[in-house]
Amino acid sequence: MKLYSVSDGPPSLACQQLLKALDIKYELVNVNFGKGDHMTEEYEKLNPQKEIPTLVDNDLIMGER
Ligand SMILES: N[C@@H](CCC(=O)N[C@@H](CS)C(=O)NCC(=O)O)C(=O)O
Repeated sequence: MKLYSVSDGPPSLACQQLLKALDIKYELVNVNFGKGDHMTEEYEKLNPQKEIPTLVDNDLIMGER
């Protein structure tokens, strides 16, 4: 499971806190908001809203819908 996360973003930190509280192991992928990592075509395929965070677990991709 991967969490695409921005370092100081409250929504991203909330997801990290929840995953930790539930003791779910995951890979943290840092999305550089300043560089516009979330505006790339690759990221848009994961999250058409181009927002952070996004959680990816194999075929399950969760962003805000
Ligand atoms: N309602 C959004 C909040 C997430 C959000 O706003 N994240 C910010 C970073 S903390 C973001 O992605 N901003 C992208 C932008 O403004 O282009 C969600 O739950 O996904």
